[in-house]
Amino acid sequence: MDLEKIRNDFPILNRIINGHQVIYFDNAATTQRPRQVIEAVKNFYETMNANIHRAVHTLSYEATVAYEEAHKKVAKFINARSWREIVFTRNATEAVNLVAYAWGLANLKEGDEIVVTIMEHHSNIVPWQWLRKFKGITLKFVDITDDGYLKIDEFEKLITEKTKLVGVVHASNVLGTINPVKDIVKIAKSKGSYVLIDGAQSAPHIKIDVQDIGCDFFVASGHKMLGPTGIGFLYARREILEQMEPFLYGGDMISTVTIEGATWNELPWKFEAGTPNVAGGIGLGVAVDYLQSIGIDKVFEHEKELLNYAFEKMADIPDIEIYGPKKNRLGVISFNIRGIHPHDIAGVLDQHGIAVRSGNHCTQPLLARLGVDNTVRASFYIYNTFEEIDRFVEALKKAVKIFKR
Ligand code: C6P
Repeated sequence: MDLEKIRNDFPILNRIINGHQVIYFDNAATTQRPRQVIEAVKNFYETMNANIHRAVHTLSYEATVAYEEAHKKVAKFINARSWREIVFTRNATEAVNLVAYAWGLANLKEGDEIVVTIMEHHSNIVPWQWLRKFKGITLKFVDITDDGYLKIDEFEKLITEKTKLVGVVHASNVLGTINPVKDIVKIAKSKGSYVLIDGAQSAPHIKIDVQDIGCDFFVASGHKMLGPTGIGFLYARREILEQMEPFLYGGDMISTVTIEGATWNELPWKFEAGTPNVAGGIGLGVAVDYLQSIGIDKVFEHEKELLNYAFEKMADIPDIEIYGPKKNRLGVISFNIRGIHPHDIAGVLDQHGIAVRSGNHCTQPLLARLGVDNTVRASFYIYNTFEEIDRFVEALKKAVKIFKR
């Protein structure tokens, strides 16, 4: 990887914050965008802006082709069988809600069970809690080991013939753990359950092959993989999407409408009601191009090197506790320094131009399981450097001095 070349693609990395060149370690929340993505969005509005699927004029035709092309790029990126299996949503959260509303409401009944894990982001818990309230289903949670891995044997115990859906985060936004989703799918399938994989943190960092994983649903957010905000996607097997009722109702998702009723458009438009985020979709396609031009394996390798370097450097910070496993993980480090509040640490880091997230990371059940309310989280991406980690560790040591004097 040509790190200097990559960094030059990200204009925001030149920002000066509190007198320092910014160090952006909040990539699990959202990544930065390369010039190519920013240009693609700008270019859409400057040269091609029109509504899609609605007119015969040239601009509308070009916008339609570019938007459909973006679906094809995403399909290829995660190795879906067809681009018609890719539904663009606002984000991963909306994609999970799409499944809860359009599939869950129609297919679940009292007594059915959904199995998720204690490692989930709220987006893969709260929609199922909502279904529990309306459909009388049971929601079960798989626990983690003390070192931050899922307890795989619990899937064997908790998934039964009553289980209709297993929802698993592919990679944890707090612990960094990369879960063995292929094995989990096998267990779920042996009991006849569907499986939803939350790929919000995995798609930006590791090779995704939905056919190899064998899942029924896979969700992700564009803004965590160099794309614009307001665009994400749901992958679902074509047979399931064909059987499912729509999610939202109105323009573009229909084929015919009479005063008696309506029939539905072909996939994926059946699930993309109203004027979509055309510019965002096109931007996401360019983000995927960008990641593929680097090579997703190289992205992951780089992060692994940064992670190992950071672990080494952080080891001599007094009273530090780092959460999550040592192996099989992303470049995400959640930690606490005993006696200092995470927001205080994040505040000192900000004084040094370093952006990290502090708080509960939208994973309150997981943090309760870890026995903490908040953590500091540093998360790396393709443009981060070893020198940045040195500066980060220096600033952490200063925080310790300030608060532990
Ligand atoms: N996690 C974080 O700082 P949205 O907000 O819909 O784009 O992504 C939701 C989501 C779903 N699953 C996982 C594993 C996630 O990490 C996230 C988003 C961000 O960790 C914002 S809370």
